Amino acid sequence: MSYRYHHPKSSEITPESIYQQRRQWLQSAAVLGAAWALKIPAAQAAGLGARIRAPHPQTYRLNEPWTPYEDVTGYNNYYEFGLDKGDPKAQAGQLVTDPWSVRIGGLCHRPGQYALEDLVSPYALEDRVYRFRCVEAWSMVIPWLGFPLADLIKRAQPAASARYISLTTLQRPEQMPGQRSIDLHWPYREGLRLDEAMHPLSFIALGLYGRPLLAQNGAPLRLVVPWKYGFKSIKSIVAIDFLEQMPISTWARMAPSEYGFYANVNPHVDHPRWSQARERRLPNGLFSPHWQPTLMFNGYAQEVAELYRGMDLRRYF
Ligand SMILES: Nc1nc2c(c(=O)[nH]1)N[C@H]1C(S)=C(S)[C@@H](COP(=O)(O)O)O[C@H]1N2
Ligand SMILES: [Mo]
Repeated sequence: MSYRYHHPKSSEITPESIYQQRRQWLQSAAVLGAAWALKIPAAQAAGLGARIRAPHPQTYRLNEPWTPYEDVTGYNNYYEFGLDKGDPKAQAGQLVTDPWSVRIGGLCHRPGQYALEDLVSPYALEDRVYRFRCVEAWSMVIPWLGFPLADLIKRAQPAASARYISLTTLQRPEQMPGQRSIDLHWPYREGLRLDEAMHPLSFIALGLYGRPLLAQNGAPLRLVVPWKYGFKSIKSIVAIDFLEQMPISTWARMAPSEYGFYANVNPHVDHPRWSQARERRLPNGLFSPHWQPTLMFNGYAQEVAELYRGMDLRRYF
Protein backbone atom coordinates (compact mmCIF):
# COMPACT_ATOMS: atom_id res chain seq x y z
CA MET A 1 0.00 0.00 0.00
CA SER A 2 1.29 3.43 -0.87
CA TYR A 3 1.29 6.01 1.89
CA ARG A 4 2.26 8.94 -0.22
CA TYR A 5 -1.19 10.32 -0.82
CA HIS A 6 -3.06 9.96 2.39
CA HIS A 7 -2.06 9.74 6.00
CA PRO A 8 -5.01 8.96 8.25
CA LYS A 9 -4.93 11.21 11.28
CA SER A 10 -3.77 9.29 14.30
CA SER A 11 -7.06 10.30 15.95
CA GLU A 12 -8.80 8.15 13.33
CA ILE A 13 -7.02 5.06 14.57
CA THR A 14 -8.15 4.82 18.17
CA PRO A 15 -7.27 1.81 20.29
CA GLU A 16 -11.03 1.30 20.71
CA SER A 17 -11.53 0.94 17.00
CA ILE A 18 -8.81 -1.69 16.94
CA TYR A 19 -9.56 -3.78 19.99
CA GLN A 20 -13.26 -3.52 20.64
CA GLN A 21 -14.32 -5.63 17.68
CA ARG A 22 -16.68 -8.46 18.34
CA ARG A 23 -15.53 -11.00 15.83
CA GLN A 24 -12.23 -12.56 14.89
CA TRP A 25 -12.50 -11.49 11.28
CA LEU A 26 -13.26 -7.94 12.22
CA GLN A 27 -10.21 -8.00 14.45
CA SER A 28 -8.17 -9.10 11.46
CA ALA A 29 -9.52 -6.23 9.44
CA ALA A 30 -8.74 -3.75 12.17
CA VAL A 31 -5.23 -5.07 12.74
CA LEU A 32 -4.61 -4.84 9.04
CA GLY A 33 -5.94 -1.30 9.12
CA ALA A 34 -3.67 -0.39 11.99
CA ALA A 35 -0.71 -1.94 10.22
CA TRP A 36 -1.51 0.04 7.15
CA ALA A 37 -1.92 3.33 8.97
CA LEU A 38 1.10 2.84 11.19
CA LYS A 39 3.24 1.38 8.40
CA ILE A 40 3.90 -1.92 10.15
CA PRO A 41 5.32 -4.29 7.55
CA ALA A 42 2.81 -6.85 6.28
CA ALA A 43 4.77 -9.80 7.69
CA GLN A 44 4.69 -8.30 11.16
CA ALA A 45 0.97 -7.58 10.86
CA ALA A 46 0.46 -11.20 9.84
CA GLY A 47 2.12 -12.19 13.10
CA LEU A 48 -0.50 -10.11 14.89
CA GLY A 49 -3.25 -12.23 13.35
CA ALA A 50 -4.14 -10.49 10.13
CA ARG A 51 -3.95 -12.59 7.02
CA ILE A 52 -2.67 -10.48 4.17
CA ARG A 53 -2.21 -11.41 0.55
CA ALA A 54 0.80 -10.93 -1.67
CA PRO A 55 1.62 -7.38 -2.84
CA HIS A 56 -1.02 -5.92 -5.10
CA PRO A 57 -0.62 -5.08 -8.75
CA GLN A 58 -0.46 -1.40 -9.61
CA THR A 59 -4.09 -1.61 -10.80
CA TYR A 60 -5.15 -1.98 -7.18
CA ARG A 61 -3.02 0.86 -5.89
CA LEU A 62 -3.90 3.81 -8.11
CA ASN A 63 -1.69 6.87 -7.91
CA GLU A 64 -4.50 9.33 -7.26
CA PRO A 65 -5.30 11.12 -4.00
CA TRP A 66 -7.75 9.25 -1.81
CA THR A 67 -11.07 10.87 -1.07
CA PRO A 68 -11.06 11.83 2.63
CA TYR A 69 -12.73 9.43 5.06
CA GLU A 70 -15.29 12.09 6.00
CA ASP A 71 -16.51 12.34 2.40
CA VAL A 72 -16.52 8.58 1.80
CA THR A 73 -18.64 8.07 4.92
CA GLY A 74 -20.67 11.29 4.78
CA TYR A 75 -21.70 11.71 1.14
CA ASN A 76 -23.60 8.54 0.23
CA ASN A 77 -26.34 7.02 -1.83
CA TYR A 78 -28.27 4.45 0.18
CA TYR A 79 -31.94 4.93 -0.54
CA GLU A 80 -32.99 2.59 2.24
CA PHE A 81 -31.99 5.49 4.50
CA GLY A 82 -33.25 8.45 2.48
CA LEU A 83 -32.73 10.43 -0.70
CA ASP A 84 -30.21 13.04 0.41
CA LYS A 85 -26.47 12.41 0.41
CA GLY A 86 -26.35 13.11 4.15
CA ASP A 87 -29.25 10.82 5.09
CA PRO A 88 -27.34 7.51 5.19
CA LYS A 89 -24.83 8.87 7.68
CA ALA A 90 -27.60 10.34 9.81
CA GLN A 91 -29.95 7.34 9.62
CA ALA A 92 -27.95 4.16 9.10
CA GLY A 93 -26.65 3.94 12.66
CA GLN A 94 -29.89 2.18 13.64
CA LEU A 95 -29.18 -0.76 11.32
CA VAL A 96 -28.35 -3.93 13.28
CA THR A 97 -25.62 -5.81 11.40
CA ASP A 98 -24.76 -8.48 13.97
CA PRO A 99 -25.84 -11.22 13.63
CA TRP A 100 -25.81 -11.30 9.82
CA SER A 101 -26.15 -14.10 7.35
CA VAL A 102 -26.09 -14.50 3.59
CA ARG A 103 -28.18 -16.99 1.65
CA ILE A 104 -26.45 -18.52 -1.37
CA GLY A 105 -28.85 -20.18 -3.74
CA GLY A 106 -30.05 -20.85 -7.25
CA LEU A 107 -28.00 -22.84 -9.76
CA CYS A 108 -25.06 -23.92 -7.64
CA HIS A 109 -23.84 -27.10 -5.96
CA ARG A 110 -23.26 -25.65 -2.50
CA PRO A 111 -26.28 -23.54 -1.61
CA GLY A 112 -26.88 -22.61 1.99
CA GLN A 113 -27.43 -20.01 4.64
CA TYR A 114 -24.03 -18.82 5.83
CA ALA A 115 -23.35 -16.85 8.98
CA LEU A 116 -21.22 -13.88 8.02
CA GLU A 117 -18.23 -15.12 10.00
CA ASP A 118 -18.33 -18.48 8.24
CA LEU A 119 -18.83 -16.86 4.86
CA VAL A 120 -15.78 -14.64 5.09
CA SER A 121 -13.43 -16.63 7.34
CA PRO A 122 -11.75 -18.63 4.51
CA TYR A 123 -10.47 -15.47 2.86
CA ALA A 124 -7.44 -13.35 3.48
CA LEU A 125 -8.37 -9.71 3.26
CA GLU A 126 -6.70 -7.36 0.81
CA ASP A 127 -6.72 -3.64 0.50
CA ARG A 128 -7.44 -2.16 -2.89
CA VAL A 129 -7.72 1.44 -3.94
CA TYR A 130 -10.43 1.87 -6.57
CA ARG A 131 -11.99 4.73 -8.47
CA PHE A 132 -15.72 4.89 -7.79
CA ARG A 133 -18.00 6.71 -10.25
CA CYS A 134 -21.66 7.41 -9.53
CA VAL A 135 -24.05 7.75 -12.46
CA GLU A 136 -24.83 11.21 -11.02
CA ALA A 137 -21.35 12.30 -12.16
CA TRP A 138 -19.47 12.51 -8.88
CA SER A 139 -16.55 10.25 -8.14
CA MET A 140 -14.25 9.22 -5.35
CA VAL A 141 -11.08 7.21 -4.77
CA ILE A 142 -11.62 4.70 -1.97
CA PRO A 143 -9.26 2.29 -0.24
CA TRP A 144 -11.40 -0.80 0.32
CA LEU A 145 -10.70 -3.88 2.41
CA GLY A 146 -12.14 -7.21 1.30
CA PHE A 147 -11.72 -10.17 -1.02
CA PRO A 148 -12.50 -11.00 -4.66
CA LEU A 149 -16.10 -11.97 -5.38
CA ALA A 150 -14.67 -14.79 -7.52
CA ASP A 151 -13.42 -16.59 -4.37
CA LEU A 152 -16.91 -16.75 -2.97
CA ILE A 153 -18.40 -17.85 -6.29
CA LYS A 154 -15.88 -20.67 -6.70
CA ARG A 155 -16.74 -21.98 -3.26
CA ALA A 156 -20.46 -22.02 -4.14
CA GLN A 157 -19.67 -24.11 -7.24
CA PRO A 158 -22.07 -22.65 -9.82
CA ALA A 159 -23.81 -25.13 -12.10
CA ALA A 160 -22.83 -25.21 -15.77
CA SER A 161 -26.18 -23.59 -16.62
CA ALA A 162 -25.54 -20.52 -14.41
CA ARG A 163 -24.85 -17.41 -16.50
CA TYR A 164 -25.72 -14.58 -14.11
CA ILE A 165 -25.71 -13.79 -10.44
CA SER A 166 -28.16 -11.62 -8.61
CA LEU A 167 -27.46 -9.95 -5.29
CA THR A 168 -30.07 -8.72 -2.84
CA THR A 169 -29.95 -6.16 -0.03
CA LEU A 170 -31.57 -6.57 3.35
CA GLN A 171 -35.25 -5.71 3.63
CA ARG A 172 -35.99 -4.45 7.12
CA PRO A 173 -38.31 -1.43 7.04
CA GLU A 174 -38.26 -1.04 10.86
CA GLN A 175 -34.60 -0.05 10.60
CA MET A 176 -34.59 1.29 7.04
CA PRO A 177 -36.86 4.35 6.92
CA GLY A 178 -36.44 4.73 3.15
CA GLN A 179 -38.18 1.40 2.66
CA ARG A 180 -41.23 2.93 4.35
CA SER A 181 -41.20 6.28 2.55
CA ILE A 182 -39.52 5.86 -0.85
CA ASP A 183 -41.32 4.18 -3.70
CA LEU A 184 -38.58 1.91 -5.01
CA HIS A 185 -39.00 -1.78 -5.75
CA TRP A 186 -37.64 -3.19 -2.47
CA PRO A 187 -35.50 -5.03 -1.67
CA TYR A 188 -32.71 -3.46 -3.71
CA ARG A 189 -31.37 -5.94 -6.24
CA GLU A 190 -28.44 -5.97 -8.59
CA GLY A 191 -26.85 -8.46 -10.93
CA LEU A 192 -23.82 -9.28 -13.01
CA ARG A 193 -23.03 -11.61 -15.84
CA LEU A 194 -21.13 -14.52 -14.32
CA ASP A 195 -17.91 -13.68 -16.18
CA GLU A 196 -18.12 -10.09 -14.89
CA ALA A 197 -18.67 -11.39 -11.38
CA MET A 198 -15.66 -13.71 -11.73
CA HIS A 199 -13.41 -10.91 -12.99
CA PRO A 200 -10.55 -10.26 -10.54
CA LEU A 201 -11.60 -6.60 -10.11
CA SER A 202 -15.06 -7.54 -8.75
CA PHE A 203 -14.73 -7.26 -5.03
CA ILE A 204 -16.63 -7.89 -1.82
CA ALA A 205 -15.77 -5.13 0.65
CA LEU A 206 -15.93 -5.56 4.41
CA GLY A 207 -14.12 -2.38 5.24
CA LEU A 208 -12.58 0.83 4.00
CA TYR A 209 -9.64 2.89 5.21
CA GLY A 210 -8.62 -0.21 7.17
CA ARG A 211 -11.74 -0.20 9.32
CA PRO A 212 -14.93 -2.24 9.23
CA LEU A 213 -17.55 -0.73 6.94
CA LEU A 214 -19.95 1.73 8.50
CA ALA A 215 -23.62 1.06 7.83
CA GLN A 216 -23.89 4.00 5.42
CA ASN A 217 -21.32 2.31 3.17
CA GLY A 218 -23.11 -1.04 3.19
CA ALA A 219 -22.07 -2.87 6.36
CA PRO A 220 -21.37 -5.61 6.94
CA LEU A 221 -20.57 -6.53 3.33
CA ARG A 222 -21.15 -4.94 -0.07
CA LEU A 223 -20.16 -5.33 -3.67
CA VAL A 224 -17.65 -3.06 -5.43
CA VAL A 225 -17.44 -3.18 -9.24
CA PRO A 226 -15.12 -0.30 -10.08
CA TRP A 227 -15.66 -0.15 -13.87
CA LYS A 228 -19.43 0.22 -13.50
CA TYR A 229 -21.62 3.05 -12.23
CA GLY A 230 -21.97 3.09 -8.47
CA PHE A 231 -25.54 1.76 -8.36
CA LYS A 232 -24.25 -1.70 -9.37
CA SER A 233 -22.24 -1.83 -6.13
CA ILE A 234 -25.03 -3.14 -3.95
CA LYS A 235 -24.84 -2.71 -0.17
CA SER A 236 -25.62 -4.86 2.87
CA ILE A 237 -26.02 -8.09 0.93
CA VAL A 238 -28.24 -10.88 2.29
CA ALA A 239 -28.58 -13.12 -0.76
CA ILE A 240 -26.63 -14.21 -3.81
CA ASP A 241 -28.34 -16.36 -6.44
CA PHE A 242 -27.02 -18.08 -9.55
CA LEU A 243 -29.35 -17.76 -12.52
CA GLU A 244 -29.69 -18.77 -16.12
CA GLN A 245 -31.57 -15.59 -17.12
CA MET A 246 -30.45 -11.99 -16.68
CA PRO A 247 -31.94 -10.67 -13.44
CA ILE A 248 -33.86 -7.39 -13.43
CA SER A 249 -32.06 -4.93 -11.21
CA THR A 250 -33.88 -2.34 -9.13
CA TRP A 251 -32.89 0.70 -11.18
CA ALA A 252 -33.44 -1.02 -14.52
CA ARG A 253 -36.93 -1.87 -13.33
CA MET A 254 -37.62 1.69 -12.14
CA ALA A 255 -36.35 3.43 -15.28
CA PRO A 256 -35.16 1.04 -17.99
CA SER A 257 -34.30 3.82 -20.44
CA GLU A 258 -31.98 5.43 -17.89
CA TYR A 259 -30.27 2.54 -16.12
CA GLY A 260 -29.13 -0.44 -18.14
CA PHE A 261 -28.12 -3.80 -16.78
CA TYR A 262 -24.48 -3.33 -17.80
CA ALA A 263 -24.01 0.23 -16.52
CA ASN A 264 -20.38 0.29 -17.62
CA VAL A 265 -18.84 3.71 -17.08
CA ASN A 266 -18.72 5.20 -20.57
CA PRO A 267 -18.04 8.89 -21.31
CA HIS A 268 -19.42 8.45 -24.85
CA VAL A 269 -22.88 7.24 -23.85
CA ASP A 270 -24.81 9.92 -21.99
CA HIS A 271 -27.52 9.39 -19.45
CA PRO A 272 -30.79 10.72 -20.97
CA ARG A 273 -30.83 13.57 -18.44
CA TRP A 274 -27.15 14.46 -18.22
CA SER A 275 -23.73 14.04 -19.77
CA GLN A 276 -21.39 11.28 -18.62
CA ALA A 277 -18.33 12.87 -20.25
CA ARG A 278 -16.93 14.31 -17.04
CA GLU A 279 -17.18 13.91 -13.34
CA ARG A 280 -16.84 15.89 -10.13
CA ARG A 281 -14.09 14.29 -8.05
CA LEU A 282 -14.77 14.58 -4.33
CA PRO A 283 -13.89 16.35 -2.15
CA ASN A 284 -15.08 19.61 -3.64
CA GLY A 285 -12.51 22.37 -3.61
CA LEU A 286 -13.11 25.30 -1.33
CA PHE A 287 -14.37 27.49 -4.16
CA SER A 288 -14.66 25.16 -7.12
CA PRO A 289 -15.59 21.53 -7.73
CA HIS A 290 -12.90 19.34 -9.23
CA TRP A 291 -14.27 18.51 -12.69
CA GLN A 292 -12.28 16.01 -14.70
CA PRO A 293 -12.87 13.85 -17.76
CA THR A 294 -14.48 10.48 -17.18
CA LEU A 295 -12.45 7.54 -18.47
CA MET A 296 -13.75 4.60 -20.49
CA PHE A 297 -14.66 1.80 -18.09
CA ASN A 298 -13.71 4.25 -15.35
CA GLY A 299 -10.04 3.81 -16.26
CA TYR A 300 -10.12 -0.01 -16.17
CA ALA A 301 -10.42 -0.59 -19.94
CA GLN A 302 -7.18 -2.53 -20.08
CA GLU A 303 -8.55 -4.97 -17.54
CA VAL A 304 -12.18 -5.33 -18.62
CA ALA A 305 -12.72 -4.25 -22.26
CA GLU A 306 -12.28 -7.87 -23.34
CA LEU A 307 -15.49 -8.81 -21.50
CA TYR A 308 -17.49 -6.71 -23.97
CA ARG A 309 -15.68 -7.40 -27.23
CA GLY A 310 -18.05 -7.15 -30.19
CA MET A 311 -20.89 -5.70 -28.09
CA ASP A 312 -22.68 -2.49 -29.05
CA LEU A 313 -22.16 -0.50 -25.86
CA ARG A 314 -24.81 2.07 -26.87
CA ARG A 315 -27.42 -0.60 -27.04
CA TYR A 316 -26.17 -2.54 -24.03
CA PHE A 317 -25.62 0.48 -21.79
N1 LIG B 1 -28.85 -1.39 -1.21
C1 LIG B 1 -28.39 -0.30 -1.85
N2 LIG B 1 -27.18 -0.35 -2.43
C2 LIG B 1 -26.71 0.75 -3.10
C3 LIG B 1 -27.48 1.93 -3.20
C4 LIG B 1 -28.76 1.95 -2.56
O1 LIG B 1 -29.50 2.94 -2.60
N3 LIG B 1 -29.17 0.82 -1.89
N4 LIG B 1 -27.00 3.01 -3.90
C5 LIG B 1 -25.99 2.73 -4.95
C6 LIG B 1 -25.41 3.94 -5.51
S1 LIG B 1 -26.38 4.83 -6.59
C7 LIG B 1 -24.12 4.31 -5.27
S2 LIG B 1 -23.43 5.62 -6.07
C8 LIG B 1 -23.31 3.59 -4.27
C9 LIG B 1 -22.75 4.55 -3.24
O2 LIG B 1 -21.83 3.90 -2.40
P1 LIG B 1 -21.14 4.72 -1.21
O3 LIG B 1 -22.23 5.46 -0.51
O4 LIG B 1 -20.47 3.69 -0.34
O5 LIG B 1 -20.17 5.66 -1.85
O6 LIG B 1 -24.04 2.56 -3.59
C10 LIG B 1 -24.90 1.81 -4.42
N5 LIG B 1 -25.46 0.70 -3.66
MO1 LIG C 1 -24.93 6.18 -7.80
